[in-house]
Formats: sequence, C-alpha cells, structure tokens
Amino acid sequence: MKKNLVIIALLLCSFHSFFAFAEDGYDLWLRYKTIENKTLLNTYKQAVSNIIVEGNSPVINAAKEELQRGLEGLLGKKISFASTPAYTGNVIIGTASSPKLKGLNIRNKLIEAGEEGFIIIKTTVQNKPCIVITANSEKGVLYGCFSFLQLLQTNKNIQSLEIVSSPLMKLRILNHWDNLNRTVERGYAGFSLWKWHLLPSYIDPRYKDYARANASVGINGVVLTNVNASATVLTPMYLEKVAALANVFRPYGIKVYLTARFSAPIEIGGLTTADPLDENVKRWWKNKVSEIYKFIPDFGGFLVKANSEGQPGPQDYNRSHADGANMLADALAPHNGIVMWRAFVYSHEAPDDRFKQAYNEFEPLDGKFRENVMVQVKNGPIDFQPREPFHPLFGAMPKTPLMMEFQLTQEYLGFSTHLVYEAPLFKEVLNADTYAKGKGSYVSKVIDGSLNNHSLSGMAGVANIGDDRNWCGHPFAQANWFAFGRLAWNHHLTENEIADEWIRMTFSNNEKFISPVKQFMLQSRETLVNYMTPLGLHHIMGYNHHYGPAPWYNEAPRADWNPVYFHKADTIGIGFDRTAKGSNALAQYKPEVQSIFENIKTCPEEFLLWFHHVPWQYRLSSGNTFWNELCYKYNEGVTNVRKMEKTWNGLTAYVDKERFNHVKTYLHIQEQEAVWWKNACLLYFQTFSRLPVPNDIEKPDHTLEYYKALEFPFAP
Ligand code: GCW
Repeated sequence: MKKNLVIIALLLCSFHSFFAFAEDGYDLWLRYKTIENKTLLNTYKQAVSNIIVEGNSPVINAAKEELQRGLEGLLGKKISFASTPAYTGNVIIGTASSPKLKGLNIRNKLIEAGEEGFIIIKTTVQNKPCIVITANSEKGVLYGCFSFLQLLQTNKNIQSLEIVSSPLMKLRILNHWDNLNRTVERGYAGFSLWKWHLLPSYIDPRYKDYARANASVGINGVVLTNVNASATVLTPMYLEKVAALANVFRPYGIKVYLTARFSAPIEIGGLTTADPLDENVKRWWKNKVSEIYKFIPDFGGFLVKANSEGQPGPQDYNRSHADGANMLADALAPHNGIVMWRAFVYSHEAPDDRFKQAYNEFEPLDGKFRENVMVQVKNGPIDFQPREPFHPLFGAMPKTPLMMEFQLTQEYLGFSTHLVYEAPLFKEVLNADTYAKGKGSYVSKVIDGSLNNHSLSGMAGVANIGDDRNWCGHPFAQANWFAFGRLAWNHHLTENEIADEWIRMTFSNNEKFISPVKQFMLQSRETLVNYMTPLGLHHIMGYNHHYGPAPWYNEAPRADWNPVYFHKADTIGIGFDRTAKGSNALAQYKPEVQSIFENIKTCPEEFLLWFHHVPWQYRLSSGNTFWNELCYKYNEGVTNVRKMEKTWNGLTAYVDKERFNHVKTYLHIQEQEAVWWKNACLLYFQTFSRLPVPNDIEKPDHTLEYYKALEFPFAP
C-alpha cells in the first residue's frame, strides 16, 4: 500500500514536471520563466520584493495582477503587497495623482509621457528608495508595468532607471478578418478566437490572455470582424456578444471596433436603399450607432471596405467615398467614434493599371473628409506582396489623416508555414521618403501625424491570430504580432532591437541562441523575396488561394487578377513598365521619387520589375545579365532557407523540444516550397528568355508541365 502511494507520488511529480516544462507557445512572449543568470536574479530579487499599489480599478488591478504574475515567475518567489514602503525592494505603481506619488518632481516627464505613456524611475517615496511606475492615466501605468517586466525578461540592468516612453501613434489596432461562422479570411492559424455562438454567456479564458498580449506591446484597439463584412454583427443579438468581449478587453486599455457593411440599412434595417445622402439612411445609421454605444459605451468606431472586390459602397449610388465615410462619421461623432475608411479599392472595370486605382479615386478627395475619418492605406499599391514600393497615397493626401495597413497574416509570404520576420518589411516602408514636403518626408511621419499636423494617427495590422494553441501557427509568426505592436508604439525601434527583445522573451537570453536566430530572422524576409519574387516581381502566386507559384496563370475573370498581367514576360524581357512610356503610374509619386524609379539605371534593383520592362540581356550592377541574376536570386533564396534550417537544427540545446521540433518541421516544408518556387518560376520564365540556367545552379527535379499541373483544392 505504502509502496503504491510512493509510486503514485513519483508519477504525479514527473507529470507535474512534464507539464511544467512543456512549452507549446501559448504563453507567447509573456512566459515569465525564472531568470537563469543567478547573479542577475539576486540583484533583481533585492531590488524588487514589495509592491505598493496606488488605486483600485479594473485597469490598476490588471496591472497589479500582471506584475505579480510576472515577478513571481521571473524571480521565483512570492511577492508581498505592502501599503507603505519598506527599507528596500519597493516598487510603487499608480497614476501620478495618487496620494503617494503626487509629490514627486516629475512634471516634465509627465508632459512627455502624454495620455498613454509611462514613467519608470528610481526615487525616494516617504524617504524610502523606490522604483516608481507611474503615468498620467491608468492605462499608462499598465503599459509601464509591462515595460518594467520586459526589462527583467530581457535581463536589462535596472540599477538606474530613468525611462519615459509614449506612443508615437494614437491608434494601434489589430484588424481581424474573422467571420461570424469562425472562419478567418486568409487565416492560417485555425479558426477565429471569437466563439460567437457561446458569447456572451461563456467567456473563453483566452480572451483575457489575448488582451494581455496586446496590452504588453501597446495595442489599444481591435476590429473584431472581417472587412468583407456581415451586417449581422450590427444586430442586437450580436452587439451583446461584442459587448461581452469589450468588457474583457477594457481593463487592458483595448477598444473594440467593428466593420460596417455599407448595405446594412437594407439587409438588417428594412430600407430600400443605402444611399449615404438619403435622410432615412442617415437616420438609420445614427440610431444604429446610438444603439451600439448603449451596449459598448467606449466603442471605437467602424472600419469600412467599400466598392472593392464586390463589397457594397457609396459608388453604388453615384456617391463618393467621402460621402460614404462622412455619413458614418456624422453618426459616430457625437460619441467620439471614428471611421477608418479603406483605400484598398478596385472596381469592376479593370483599369489600365491596378497600381493607380486607389490614388485616382482618393487623391481628389483630400480635404473632403470629416475630422473623425481616417483613410487606411495598405503599405503598397497592389496587395501585401513580399516587396512593394510604398503606396503613392502616402505622399498625396496631406489634409487627411492616413492610417497604415500592414498584413501580419502571411497571405503572400508562405502562409504561417514559412519563417518570415516582417519587421524589415515594415521598416522599409516606414523609412521610405515620400518627398511630400521635401526630403525627409518619411512615410512614418505621414502616419504618425507629425508631417501634416494631424492629431489622429495610427497603424493597423491584419491579425495573424487564430485558435491554434500557439495563436499564430508558426512559433516565429508570433514575432510579427509583437513587432507590429512595438513599431506602432515607437517606429524608431530597429528591426534588430525588436527581434532581440522578442527572442529573449520568447525563447532565451543565451547569446549562443540569440545571435544566430536573430541573424536569420533579420535575413528571412529578403530570403523569401528571393525565392518567391526577386528583383521586383509581384503577384505571381496561385490564383485565388495564393498558395505557391503560378506565374503562368491567365484564366482569372479579370486581367489584373492574373500573374501574366503583372510580370508581362515576353521574348524581349520581363516586368511592368510604369514609366511615362508605360502606364505612367510613377506620375503618382513626387518628382524626386519618380526620378529615382523612372530611370532604369537609378531604380533600386529590388524594385526593377515594378517599374521597367527589363531586357533579358540587360546588365545589372553585379555584372550579370538580368536572366542570370534572376536565376542566382532564386537560388540564393533556396540556399538561405537551407542555411536557416541548418542553423536551427544546431540549436536543440537551447529550446524546449516541442517548439524546437515544430520549427524544425516547418523549416523543412519551407525549404521544399522554396525549391518549388525557384524551379517553377525559372522553368516558366525560361520559355521566354530562352537562355540556359547557369551551371552552378541546382537543376529542377521536375518539368514545367509537372508544376503547372499541381492542384491544391483545399489550400486555405
Ligand atoms: O489581400 C486581399 C485578399 C482578400 C482581402 C482583400 C482586402 C479581405 O486576397 O482576401 O479581403 O485583399 O484587403 O480587402
């Protein structure tokens, strides 16, 4: 009997340790594992043993709870909550107006912190040394607590602390393309997180963890529903569910937004028109908006996709995008809500160049939008390709606050199977110079509002989150969620700094792990560009599902859905001439930008085929002909995936086996798919160039016919 008990006890122990060590990625970058470096751990333990919480509200309690969870994990000890400072080890959290903190001499710091920022300093309170985490708002205190935890998670020195941080963008919003039936458009990480059928009664604990993760990187808004919208979400039955989610998110400083289907007045309102100038329609939206605010008093507003890809919109009634946006804006204004009106439009009639359409429709409307309207522009003019030049609208609408739309879900970047760290892509666009007000008119300054003095500013990321246990499908896809939030907060951070933070928090503080992983993360986007769309190729993927290469595809119902429309390969060369001799899309940029791209000699080689039809024999800076360079670029992509795979496979000692194997198997798929892209594209383009592939490049293992015949009926 006794022996059995011992065995059971032993079993329980080993189960416990199994579960304690198993890592499935659920905890994201908020793992709070006990700090391994013993010296550092002791310093931290001495610095932090007592927490004094000023205030008692849902937000302050969320901050307190996180701090406790984080510190107890990181320090491996219980934290005590005192009401007065002890001799050492104090951390005080609270707004600057709270009793213990209002005497501090931090006026200037508070001005710098602004509405949402925070301050972390070492000072004395009631004559005792204290670490103070404070802010003007409770939300700022919450962000400060996450930031303090991050210092410990990333093993930073906290001997002296003098931190003031405030977000550069006002709106830092995830766009979920989640449908009410729980499918996710372009979602590769399972079904939607929102269990609509169980809401509002059942609150999945994940909702809170999702909110924590967002708050930890400063994300302060979520659009719950797909831009290809269903009006049903605006019915009372669903608004009650939305309100339940909003209640979970509120303590984490997150506002809820919805997508508004333009034809909702007809579909759920019983009207015969959705004409934005019709008085009944206006009244319907006013009442609908008031109803929403009864359910959700701090509702953020609407995101709208109109007259694009078959969605209804104001143009159905011969009205402009401004008429549509303003009508909704008027309904939202009394409640302080906003409209985010998307510029990703292309109408039924295929234009001469899809590149130009958004600009053509929106640039003339600059200055015609209400104050609470933002125009949300995708980073590039086509559609989230692995590399695009920045969208010309960023340099063309000074009177309108423009919001950036990045895509975290990797629709054109290998789904969530390929390891691609997107921060270099985001930074490339943010750092691009529009020359709108002379040199230095960076896209980042346009969207943070500083270039044209807008108080509304923001960045949206199309979410890559689903109900997969690890949220994003690929363990490394979490880095894109993280990077998005960090950049929306502070776009001056480098891709290197963000990768460093993320690796340390998500995996390990061991330099032997950090350095190689960071290196391949930083290269991963260029690697993907090389094996998919080097030298400015774009939109050559499989039709509809967008999985894999299909540069030959030419059967879509409209020309500008076909890869052949975009690469225009022929026996002379390849690429889309968008110079004055071609579609003249370049005229949409300021002259300085135009002149760089217009001239084939000065056009950066990574953008060549975006703007030029380049002869196969054209010499590039490497000395190679264009054809040979194309071959080498594809090959380099494959080689670099293999290097990445090899590096990862050598890192088993530093990662738990679950996540290690997950990444390992995915990298292997990525390697095979990179080979597939290279072979399929080179074999196809060779039918035009009629030139040999250089000898030092691995030969394709299949024929072009084989690749063309591949079908993917259930590709997500
Ligand atoms: O990227 C394309 C996608 C569509 C998407 C659309 C958009 C939501 O292929 O699935 O629809 O853009 O951004 O509206």
